Formats: sequence, C-alpha cells, structure tokens
Amino acid sequence: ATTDGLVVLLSGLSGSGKSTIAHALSAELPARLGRRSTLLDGDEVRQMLSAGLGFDRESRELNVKRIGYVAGLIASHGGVAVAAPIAPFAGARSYVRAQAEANGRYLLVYVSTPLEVCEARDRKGLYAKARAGEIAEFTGISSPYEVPDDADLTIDTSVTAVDAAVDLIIHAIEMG
Ligand code: GGZ
Repeated sequence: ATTDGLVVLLSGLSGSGKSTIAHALSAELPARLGRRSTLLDGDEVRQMLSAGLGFDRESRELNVKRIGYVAGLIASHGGVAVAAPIAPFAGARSYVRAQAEANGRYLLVYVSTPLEVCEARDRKGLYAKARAGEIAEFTGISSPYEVPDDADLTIDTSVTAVDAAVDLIIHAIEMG
C-alpha cells in the first residue's frame, strides 16, 4: 500500500552510480508513486551519523548497521528510506534486511558497475590514490566487496542509464 514502510538499499563500489541513482529515485518518487523519501547517502551519513568511523571492516559494518537501524525507524512509521552506502559485507547487509523487513518492505539493488569502469571514471581521484597506496583498505582495490546473492535488482550503470535504472526500481517497488 502507499503507506507501507519501505527500505531501498543501493550497494556497490565507489563510483558505481549508487548516489546518482539514489538522488534521482528520491526525486522521482513523489510524482511516480506519491511518496516522499529520506535519503541516507554514503558520504553524508559519514559526516554525522557515522562521523569518526574509518574504513576497516568493523567500522564499515557499524556504519551500514546504523544506516539499517535508521532506515528501519523510518519504515516503522510508514516512510521510505533510500540508502546508498558501499555496504561491501553480506553480514551487515543482512542486518539492514532484517531491520527493513521487521518494519516494512526491503529492496536490495546491487549496482554492479564493473571496477574497471568505476576506476576509469575516478570522479574523486580516490582510485588513483588507492593504487598509489595513499588510501588503505579501498573497496575493490585493497578491501573486498562481497557480491550480493540476494539482490532484487542488479544494475550496471555502464549499460543502463540513470533514468532507466530509476524506472527499474520503481517498477520493482510497484510489483510488491
Ligand atoms: C571505499 C572510501 C574509502 C575506502 C574513503 N574505501 O565515492 P565516494 O568516496 O564518495 O564514496 C566512498 C565513500 C564510502 O563510504 P561508505 O560509507 O559508503 O562505505 S561503507 O559502506 O563501506 O561503510 C568514497 C569514500 O567514502 N571512501 N575511503 N577506503 N571508499
């Protein structure tokens, strides 16, 4: 129903397009489904909710669990949460799923854009720094990304445009 809580988690590498899709989705939801949403974007969350956390496995798991906890709170009051952390670890993602499903629906979107493409984009120059050893534990380079086996949708932004990605997600939400 239009009042059901919903959590959409976009997981994928840095530069995969998660944040772009999340913003576009959030912008489209009022017109397309009559729903507003709360955006929990990776780098914004790290400025406040997860301020001070690093990128070691424990910190990432805690970061993603916090996002899941907040997303669950939003869903528990019938809201829509759209979250876009890398979320590289299956264990922390399953915590997000549990929080979401306890409070509403859950949609996991794996943004599968290949490492080569993310690295070629290198919008923030982070891959170059990671290759040079200036950033430790960089996802895809020196820290793992555990590919989800429970994704509702897999979207590669090197072949699927942002608008089409948003359409796919909205269609999946409508399908229930
Ligand atoms: C991965 C890093 C790292 C390391 C800083 N590894 O592309 P961005 O810049 O804007 O998004 C990335 C963001 C990742 O934070 P998340 O909270 O999404 O990660 S996790 O879910 O794993 O907790 C990247 C930047 O932070 N960044 N150092 N070592 N990304």
